[in-house]
Amino acid sequence: MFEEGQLYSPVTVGADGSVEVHLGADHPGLNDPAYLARRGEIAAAALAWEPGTPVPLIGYTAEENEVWRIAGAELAPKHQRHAHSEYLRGKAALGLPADRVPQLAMVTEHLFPLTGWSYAAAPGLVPLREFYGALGERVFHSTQYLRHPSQPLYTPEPDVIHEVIGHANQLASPRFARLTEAAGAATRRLETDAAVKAVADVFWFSMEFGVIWEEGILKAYGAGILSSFGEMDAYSHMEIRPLDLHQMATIPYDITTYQSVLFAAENLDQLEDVVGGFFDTVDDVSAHRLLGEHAHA
Ligand code: TIH
Ligand code: FE2
Repeated sequence: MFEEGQLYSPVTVGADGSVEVHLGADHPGLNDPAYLARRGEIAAAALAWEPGTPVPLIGYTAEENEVWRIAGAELAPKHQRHAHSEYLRGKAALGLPADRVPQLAMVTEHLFPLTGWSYAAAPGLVPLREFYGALGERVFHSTQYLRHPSQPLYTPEPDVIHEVIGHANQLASPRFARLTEAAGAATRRLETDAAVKAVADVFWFSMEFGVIWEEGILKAYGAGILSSFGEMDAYSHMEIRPLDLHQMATIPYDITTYQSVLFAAENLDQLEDVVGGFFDTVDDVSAHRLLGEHAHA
């Protein structure tokens, strides 16, 4: 959803209607025919889905439910220790099941009454403008497949564990939900692709990989950290910089490994002022000025 064609495995539809998911050379599921077939099945359900109708129900297997259960059980104590209290409040309010993968319809049922958000089905990559534009309408495009069971602790490719344990719990907080919606509304105003990319990159270093000081301890609120129990252990050892919109919009990052540079807000109010203020006011001119600005010492 951020770097076209990179973050998600491409999905193609053959002349006979067969749906294929093309996993990268280093994907742990590459040589697992059953996993590949399953990815095709789940992608096909999303492709066949018509927005406005109920999102597809997936009949999750015992093995898939087990991947969900293990990830959730490993993450829970790490969240208690290292997640920001606002995320923990959202997670408690959302109250999703621990023992089986929730259907996206269930995520919406729990989330909508809290903050007005709904989950829509995505086969994989959704074009940047479509993904972010929908955030402005409080719609989150979510994948439904699970990461490969051999590597549950981290996946470079967002899956339903990331979308739900990371984002839905975050979106259950009215404050994080508002920031996310503001990023969506911003992209609807922007004309140039570079300006949209600037918003996506600031989003990456905030709602995806943001950290925040809370009572002198560095806590995580970014969905990409909170869905990866490997990264939950690693994030506090990374290079931590204060919020800086120019840097967040311009520094290069590798989406396939733990993030080595993170931007920390002093507190939630500062996050809302700086990042929320940017999303609320950015236009093409100011986005280009931000991109061109010289880094200040
Ligand atoms: N690395 C995350 C995880 O393992 O849950 C998933 C991703 C989030 C953002 C990009 S990839
Ligand atoms: Fe994400």
